[in-house]
Amino acid sequence: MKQLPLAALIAASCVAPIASAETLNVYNWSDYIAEDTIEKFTAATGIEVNYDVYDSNEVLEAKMLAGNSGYDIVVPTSDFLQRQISAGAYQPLDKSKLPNLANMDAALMEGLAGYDAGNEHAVIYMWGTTGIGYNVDMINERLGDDAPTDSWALVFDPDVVAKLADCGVSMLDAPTELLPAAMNYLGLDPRSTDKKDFEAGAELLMSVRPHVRYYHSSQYISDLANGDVCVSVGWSGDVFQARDRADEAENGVAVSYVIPKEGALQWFDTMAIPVDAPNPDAAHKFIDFVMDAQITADITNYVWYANGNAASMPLVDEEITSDPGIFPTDAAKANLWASQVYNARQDRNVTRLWTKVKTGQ
Ligand code: SPD
Repeated sequence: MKQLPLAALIAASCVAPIASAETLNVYNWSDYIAEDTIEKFTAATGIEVNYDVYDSNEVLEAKMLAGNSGYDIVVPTSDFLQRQISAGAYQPLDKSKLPNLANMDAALMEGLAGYDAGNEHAVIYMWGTTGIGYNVDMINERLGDDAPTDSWALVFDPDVVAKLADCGVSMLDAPTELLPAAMNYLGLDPRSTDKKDFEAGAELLMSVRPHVRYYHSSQYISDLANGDVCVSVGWSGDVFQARDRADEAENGVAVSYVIPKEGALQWFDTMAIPVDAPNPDAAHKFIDFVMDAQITADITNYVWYANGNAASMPLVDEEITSDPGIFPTDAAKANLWASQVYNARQDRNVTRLWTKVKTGQ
């Protein structure tokens, strides 16, 4: 092969595309981003992304508290965020690198400030509610017109749930959400941190346990879509994704989501940068990129979750903005509660009771 002169080699190396050595490590919830978001970020910035997923705040928290996770971006829910900020797990955001903060909804960010004073460490990614997804026909076949599809009774009344056991009942593996929902159904304050209230909630969950097929926080999306379970305590957008998958498969499965009349948890998931993130500069670029109105709208239009980006709203499909399961009505909003932040002792109580619920002992 003919050798190029040295000067030509140097000139060629100056114009040839140089493979980017820069990488960003993202750890996000499963089923929580548009198909092309990462590709577009890399095209816009040249930064390659390693993208991992989880489906539990507890799993994320264990990594954040242990440190050295290697992640640059993580997506904790607001109550977990607060506790992890107190533990020093996140670095303050450099807002001079986040011009798209101007796109965020001021009222929602003010709500998040209740967990992160001054919005120093995090911005809203998506928000939603924890309610019930169900298979319309399977429930109707088993419970008829009296099916309490607008109520937590559908999953917390043992007589009702017993009739659904054969078609499959699932619950999130999320103790800090299931116990308060059960407490609320019993007429107790879902934000209570009283041990007795936790125990009452756990007792109710134990009473329906024999009829629950599994506790898992992501499997229910495909199971609802395929008709492999008929009721799931689940997160709003995930149930809508199940509905969407069933519609696309044209498999005759009709999935519906309800915010029960007794009320439900409203939560915010946030983007934050671990204190020991290897590439905080790229992390800021990613957060700012996601806060672009079109990028956020694309994510909402794909994952069916509400977002905290006011500028994106005109770009979100009307089918989504007009759905009361995604953007609750004022009446439903009045019954929503915000996540409670548990201290270490309360957290231990909840974890111990949840283990009992899951194992039955
Ligand atoms: N598939 C994405 C699910 C996101 C759920 N976030 C957790 C909310 C916890 N309250």
